[in-house]
Amino acid sequence: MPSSDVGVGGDVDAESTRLTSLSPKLEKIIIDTDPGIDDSMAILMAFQTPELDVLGLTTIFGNVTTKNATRNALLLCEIAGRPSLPVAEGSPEPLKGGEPRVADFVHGSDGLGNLSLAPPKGQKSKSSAVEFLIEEVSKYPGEVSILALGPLTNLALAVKSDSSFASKVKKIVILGGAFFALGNVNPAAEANIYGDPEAADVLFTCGANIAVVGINITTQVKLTDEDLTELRESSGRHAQFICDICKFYRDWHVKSDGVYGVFLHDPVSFVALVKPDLFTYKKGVVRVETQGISVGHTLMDQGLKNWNSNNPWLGYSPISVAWTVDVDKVRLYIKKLLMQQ
Ligand SMILES: [Ca+2]
Repeated sequence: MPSSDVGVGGDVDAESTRLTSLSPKLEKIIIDTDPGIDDSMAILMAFQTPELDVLGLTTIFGNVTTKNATRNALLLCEIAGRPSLPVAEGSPEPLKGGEPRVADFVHGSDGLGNLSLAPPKGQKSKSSAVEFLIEEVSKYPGEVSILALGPLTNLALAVKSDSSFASKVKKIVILGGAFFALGNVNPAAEANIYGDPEAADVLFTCGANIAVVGINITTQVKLTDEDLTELRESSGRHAQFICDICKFYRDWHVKSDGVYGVFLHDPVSFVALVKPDLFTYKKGVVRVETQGISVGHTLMDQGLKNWNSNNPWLGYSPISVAWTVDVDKVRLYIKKLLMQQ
């Protein structure tokens, strides 16, 4: 797969200085997000990474409604000391229309663990998420990477609105899907893809440089109760806030999965953007089921067979699907960033 300027493999401890010396030019990223507790962790990790130039956040429904995702994104920028960062609001509904599915039972009705946080002081951008994505990617062709942490509606709309978007974007790292594994909404589907399967199918077949990280990868990386206690007792800049919002999320994991801790879906996907060498990938065409009982199912043609007849996977560009993860290194990297002062 094409390598990223951001990623440098090897020793996690030495990595900050090496990144700076190897990449004096900051890596431009936009985070498309539905914060969301694990989204919040990934966003705060991005702000704690000096090699990144976060151009802005674009919002989408998923863990919360799009309106609440915008409010939470503004709040996170203020908490991180980045109050003037653009937050561009995305689509309130999936491509096919109708009420979006909102997972408030996982993240709390406010999306941030029901902490009754004061509303943000800042305002959302005048541009919509789609306008912002197209403007920034056109301004810096070949330089902007996108971390997509929610349903893919905004990105699909950008692809549909601007035929050059897919070729101008540097890389899109997507948290979504379950590859040859069970989903987390139902046996067939993972939540981000299930939230807008039509959009996901548009994106996976658009020809952009895409790496997708499914829950078959992200559920291998957890913070246990012991890790959360260690984080709580650390002097990390955002450690207390993260532990506060994680409480609701952790209790849901106990009820839903029997896991005494939290999965790190969005933070793991962030690591796949900045340190792709901690993962291995397979390339193949991925399509998404948009109807029937398996709606939202992601299915990859691994290219193991020459098909005798035409099928819906043929004729599209392959994308990179995360195949294995160095669990210990990714977990350590996440903990280190979350505990950073
Ligand atoms: Ca998310």
